[in-house]
Amino acid sequence: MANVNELLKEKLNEKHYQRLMALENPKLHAFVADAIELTNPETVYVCTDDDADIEYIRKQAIALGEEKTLKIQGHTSHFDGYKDQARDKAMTKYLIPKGSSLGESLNSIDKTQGTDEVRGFLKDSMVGREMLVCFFCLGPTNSDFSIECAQITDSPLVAHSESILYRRGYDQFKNLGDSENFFRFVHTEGELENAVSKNVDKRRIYMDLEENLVYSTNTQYGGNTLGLKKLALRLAIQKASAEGWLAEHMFVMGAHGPNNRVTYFAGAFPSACGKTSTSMLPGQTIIGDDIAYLRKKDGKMYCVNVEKGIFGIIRDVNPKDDPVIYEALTTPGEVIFSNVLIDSDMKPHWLGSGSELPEEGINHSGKWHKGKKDDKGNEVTASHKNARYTLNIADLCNRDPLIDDPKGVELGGIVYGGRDSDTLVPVEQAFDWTEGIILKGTSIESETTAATLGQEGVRTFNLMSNLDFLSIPLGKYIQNNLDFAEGVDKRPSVFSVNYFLKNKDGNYLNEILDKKIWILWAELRVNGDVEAIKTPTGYIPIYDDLKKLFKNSLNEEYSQAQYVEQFTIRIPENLAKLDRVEKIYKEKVATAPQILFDTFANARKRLKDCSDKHGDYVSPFDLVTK
Ligand code: SPV
Ligand code: MN
Repeated sequence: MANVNELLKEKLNEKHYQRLMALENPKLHAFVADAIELTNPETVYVCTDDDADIEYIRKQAIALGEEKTLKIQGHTSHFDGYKDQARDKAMTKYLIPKGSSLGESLNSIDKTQGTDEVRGFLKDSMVGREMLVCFFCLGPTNSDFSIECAQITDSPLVAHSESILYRRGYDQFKNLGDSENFFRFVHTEGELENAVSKNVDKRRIYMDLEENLVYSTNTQYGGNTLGLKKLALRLAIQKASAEGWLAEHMFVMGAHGPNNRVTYFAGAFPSACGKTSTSMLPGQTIIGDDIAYLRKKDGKMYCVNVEKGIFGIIRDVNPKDDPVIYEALTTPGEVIFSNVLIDSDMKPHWLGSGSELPEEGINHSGKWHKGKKDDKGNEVTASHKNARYTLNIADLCNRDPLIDDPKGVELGGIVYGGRDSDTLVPVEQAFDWTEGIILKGTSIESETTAATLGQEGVRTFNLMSNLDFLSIPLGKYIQNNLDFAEGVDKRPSVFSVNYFLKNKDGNYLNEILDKKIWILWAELRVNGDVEAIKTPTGYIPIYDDLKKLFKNSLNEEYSQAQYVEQFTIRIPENLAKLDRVEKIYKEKVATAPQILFDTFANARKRLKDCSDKHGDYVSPFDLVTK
């Protein structure tokens, strides 16, 4: 590369050059200079933490046609390309130097080959365009959790979305001095056609773990482009592993118990399985809905939301089930809608909104009418199933007061969920931390959804719901989770929840808002307020406690028959699940710790003993209260 300073001086005007130089960080300067030399932009805009810069980005997103203004003030709409609607797992790869390996099943490519390929796509990609150089912070600012990030992109949509989703980071970089310890992201949407990325066959998301650097090309969908979201999660998992903390695909929420008690929970669910709606449960308070960092201090576990906004699935957001989000989506305030249907009145519509859909409009497929088919003969739905909204949590009335606390919140419980139609009961508490991590966390299986490209509804192994984002060997990640409780005086209780259990006729056994009862029961358990029934796989609620919760929290009668159907222990299904998951660890995860197999063996024995006594399907009334 030509001299860094000369290059920056040549490409940046005086104002933006001074802004960059005010951050006295040679690695940052070299990063920006390299990206300029590679992508060859017309101009470079360096964003500070000033509102005026964020306003500039918002305006650019409209001016360049990436966003359109909607009828309600502050609302805009964006479309990703028809084939660019979800995370591309296949084209998301780690750049691995020759001779090294990340272990089983992590998608990787030779570093030299992959770097050449992706830099080839970046070459001259910003000719005639403006490069945006943005600074954000993962986690609260001025905190042990903070990680500074530099994002380079030619997409004002990406910068705008990140300004909603992440805390501002320019001043953080000032404090960082010349440290090399920050994350870097370069993104280009590539050539555009009708304001969407044209060459999705050249979509690549390549990550250099040695350099904490991610390249993303020829894509606009948030999960592939927003550096600080899932790309940073991958970098953070590696950093956390080296430093002794955890980076998780988890919401964080305050569950409100009796006498104004607030107990904080973190919860990991695969994408599109109820994670956001759990963090937004009526009457509770939200810290975050997607990514959490967990650290230990003074014998306690603390966690923070890495983000400050929500990039949530809009499908089924309706006034009954998600009143708080629905309100935010229908009143003035800053919201980006992506891949919804826009009518001629510039009003957004989506599947499951509770209102009737118009017969026509504009959506991710272009001009849309009811019954429209794509070139493969598939029906084009009015809004994409993975259509999303982006908004600030600060704009929600249920935000938790500790959301930006640099200390984080003390963790009372952890919840693991998944889309499971036939095995797990709606809620269950693990016997202890180790059983929780192994039987609840590492054993998650979930039916695939529209959040990733590929077929939906396939039961898939997804340990801790973090499998898509792991950047260290699976066994190491599991061991890190097991070890994390060491030195913690009051270990969080670990729960599994299942919102998707069905009966033999294929009907769901629960209503959408029943999840509130499971979380409130977990809150009572963490605080020792209720007893429970011991099953082979963990502790489940006593009928009378749930009956009370249903009455008091949802004003619903909860019958014994419902309880028995939902909480019957399905022994053959549980054994089959153990077999499936164990097979994966045996065959594919060379690094799996022995304790995992021992814990599976114990659970299997308990299940078999129980079926010898009570048969294959065991009513909770046949089991004893602890
Ligand atoms: C998820 O898919 O888990 C999301 C959205 O939270 S994405 O940004 O695509 O990762
Ligand atoms: Mn997610």
